[in-house]
Amino acid sequence: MGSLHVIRGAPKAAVIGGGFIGPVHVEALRRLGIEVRGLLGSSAERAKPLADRLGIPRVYRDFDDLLGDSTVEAVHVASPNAAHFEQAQRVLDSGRHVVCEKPLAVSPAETAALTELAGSRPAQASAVNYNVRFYPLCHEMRSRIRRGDIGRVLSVTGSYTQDWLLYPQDYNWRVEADGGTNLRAVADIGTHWMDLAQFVVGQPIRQVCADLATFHPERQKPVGPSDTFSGGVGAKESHCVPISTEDHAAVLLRFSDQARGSFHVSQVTAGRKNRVILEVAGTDGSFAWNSESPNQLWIGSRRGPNQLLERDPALLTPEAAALGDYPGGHAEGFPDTFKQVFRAVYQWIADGGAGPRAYPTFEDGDREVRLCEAIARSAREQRWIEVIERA
Ligand code: SOE
Repeated sequence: MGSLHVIRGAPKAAVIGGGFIGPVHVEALRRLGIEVRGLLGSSAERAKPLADRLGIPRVYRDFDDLLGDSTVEAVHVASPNAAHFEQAQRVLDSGRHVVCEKPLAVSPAETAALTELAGSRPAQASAVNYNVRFYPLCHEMRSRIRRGDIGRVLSVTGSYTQDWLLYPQDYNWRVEADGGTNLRAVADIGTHWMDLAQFVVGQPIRQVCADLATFHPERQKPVGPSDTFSGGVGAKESHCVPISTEDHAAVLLRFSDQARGSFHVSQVTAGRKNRVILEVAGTDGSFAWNSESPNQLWIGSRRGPNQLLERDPALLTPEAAALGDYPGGHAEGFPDTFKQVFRAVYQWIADGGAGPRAYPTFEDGDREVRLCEAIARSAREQRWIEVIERA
């Protein structure tokens, strides 16, 4: 089992983003004993009540004001996707560590530039928050596959489904074309699924064939902000706007060593609130995991009874056991994954930034956006597309 501990000597942090995920970052940082020095929101007026609620001492006027705070050594970028590139770039240029929400940026050109910049600053942490990997049983699947428990991987399938954008009155900045790949469900939650799948099976996706659907070609945009998961139903005043980003995507996959796969993503599946499903089938066994019951792992076999592994550190491989801070039967979930990602980042920093990066890096974030570009092209051209690899 992991050990509940703070990260001694950790840098002080600031968070950009006052929507749904920014406060989740603040909470996770504090569980690690990391001081959050300030918050930057869409405006100081909107950020102030949130900062007061979270007990954050400072609200920044703007991004320059944040970068002017010499007490801040690490910045968490949890702003809308279109702002990630400039913010992550300037944070790295300022000599600070950066943890960026996914997707890393809105186009492969941006993620390539960020990855190159991060590579030129090896002493600075540069992480992308693909937190789903950090459910302990996701690491367990990876460890057992690497150990050969299910033989050669044959297929990797699953889905990521939500319902918070089901109605045309539901609105959020995510539904607007971002000027990059212009994908929404795929960039927002599909990249979580693809990052998890590649992490678990240990091989990259090489080719994709995709079908996208925009079921609501118009949505009611409320006057004023509408936060994630808030829905737009009941908004006082709104106006109709055209929408081109996808509500749903179905994608066929070919992995690097002949494994096949498929997944779908939807933000219009009534009753599915935030459900990640992954199933990996091999030549001698299979795994299935569901984020709605994240502490259970289904293990399929032809040679004997199937099993249902209940997360218990005593039954896990060391890599997975290290991600659990509580004994078996004490459920760990979504917020704990943020704590584990940030623990990996800040422990790397505290250890001098020399060792392996046990967290999702900008290279991982760049790969995900290149997958998005291939998916968008495949849907346009209605054919298989090769994922462009970085040299
Ligand atoms: C909205 O789809 C969202 O907040 C994603 O942006 C997050 O990455 C995911 O963890 C929960 O849902």
